[in-house]
Amino acid sequence: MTKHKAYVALGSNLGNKEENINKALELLKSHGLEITKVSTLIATEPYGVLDQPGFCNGVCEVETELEPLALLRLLLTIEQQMGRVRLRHWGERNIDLDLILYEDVIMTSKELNLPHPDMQNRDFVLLPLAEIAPQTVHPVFKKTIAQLKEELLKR
Ligand code: PH2
Ligand code: MG
Ligand code: MG
Repeated sequence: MTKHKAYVALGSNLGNKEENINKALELLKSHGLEITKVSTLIATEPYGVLDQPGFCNGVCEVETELEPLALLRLLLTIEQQMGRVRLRHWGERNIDLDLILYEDVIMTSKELNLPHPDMQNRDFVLLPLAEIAPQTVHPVFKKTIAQLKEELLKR
């Protein structure tokens, strides 16, 4: 079976944020995902819903035989395994695992949109992603992650 490369955004803003992200990485490995790169974990200001604690964010690269929906479901399983608490939409949570890129796949469905439809507007995704995958090309915008990051920082 061929392995596919994908990128997962990691976020937490409740409890011990870094520990939560590291725990999620361990659980991903224990479910058989190969984690090939992990960015620096950074402290970020809340985006979208502003009246909530700051986040710890990062991005990891994974290699897997799982197809996109199966990978998404594994991410949700791990969120549940960690007793994910989510108080409101875009609000505080102990762990958030978002599938942001999967090879060059472009898909729109109720369950999963690829690439993540808001990634180009999120510094907490583009900064860590540019660290581990600067030359990866966004399949819709046909621009590298490094370019998208520069454009966002100039806005
Ligand atoms: N996630 C959100 C909403 N806002 N802000 C930051 N800084 N980091 C996040 O991961 C984040 C957010 C919804 O998932
Ligand atoms: Mg999210
Ligand atoms: Mg999410």
